[in-house]
Amino acid sequence: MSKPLREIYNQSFFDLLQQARTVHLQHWNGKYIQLCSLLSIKTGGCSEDCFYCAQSARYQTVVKSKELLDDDEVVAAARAAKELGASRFCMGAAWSGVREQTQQFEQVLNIVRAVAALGIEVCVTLGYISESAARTLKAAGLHTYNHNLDTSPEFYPNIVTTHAFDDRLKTIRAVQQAGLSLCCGGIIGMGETVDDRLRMLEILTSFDPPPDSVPINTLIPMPGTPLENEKPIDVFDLVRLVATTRIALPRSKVRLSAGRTLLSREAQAWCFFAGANSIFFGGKLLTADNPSADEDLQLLAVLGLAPNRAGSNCDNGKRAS
Ligand code: SAM
Ligand code: DTB
Ligand code: SF4
Repeated sequence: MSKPLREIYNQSFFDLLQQARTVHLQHWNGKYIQLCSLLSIKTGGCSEDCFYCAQSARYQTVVKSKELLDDDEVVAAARAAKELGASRFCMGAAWSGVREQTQQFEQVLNIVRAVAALGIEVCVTLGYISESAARTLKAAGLHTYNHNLDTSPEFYPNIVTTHAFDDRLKTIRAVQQAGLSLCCGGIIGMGETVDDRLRMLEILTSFDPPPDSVPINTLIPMPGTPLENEKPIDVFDLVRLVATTRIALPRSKVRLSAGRTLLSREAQAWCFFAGANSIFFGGKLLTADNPSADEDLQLLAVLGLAPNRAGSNCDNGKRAS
């Protein structure tokens, strides 16, 4: 891990926040927060063993497996999310990956076409895909593909054994080669060190172009998974990582992602000040709870923040693309 990121991260807390806020306001309008709604379109029964995930078939969790939803059900959820103020709709599937010329892929294409027709940014996270599949998704109207690094390459074997960090990089390359926008981040609180977090961030900064958005998830310890007993992270570590991400990736949206139900409103306000400008919005993530839409809209209002409009980039002209 390079020294500058560690130096940025280890400044005194307020110096770090001040630097992050300055960078943030150079690139973004500080008023806007992107609201992304999530829907699990295929739940549970996954062949992979990601130690944090309640959807792996290997663990006994409360998650009930559900087949791929049909387009009508998904469109209804996307329409409702848009009406509540979401500008991006992200659909997750508990698959290790998906291949072209399968019935499942064709069904996902139908879903993407139908949701894109609503005039909302469409994102999917389906596990590994080829460049050709990514191109086909883009042609169907997909805006963004989410595929997380999740942690450093060194720590990765401690949280997943059924695929490798390099497999993640392959999919990320395919997504970028296909010209899709990339959403890529990770999870903190799985037992990794601060250096692991910064190493992940260093790899994110090496992508060309940089990721459109960087989700920072804090582990939700799901009962029945190998990480069910992990201790909660120190909130200042989260704020420091958000601030360092903002400085290292000034043009990426930094999304305060899973785990906000465990954060106070004040902690979330610190994260927004440190440069987070996107959240998952709506009472449910994929299988876990998220703050309700009402709670979040109230929090934004109290802080004088506002949702960005569908199709805009929360930049108010400050951001080129
Ligand atoms: N199966 C696909 C994959 O793994 O790429 C897509 C769905 S997967 C559930 C998407 C992301 O959700 C993971 O990469 C991880 O960052 C996040 N995630 C899953 N379970 C989580 C948990 N318990 N706490 C925090 N983040 C979690
Ligand atoms: C991301 O980085 N976080 C989201 C989204 N991308 C797909 C998923 C969070 C999942 C939290 C656990 C759950 O709901 O099961
Ligand atoms: Fe499967 Fe994705 Fe969960 Fe891993 S994170 S077990 S690949 S759904």
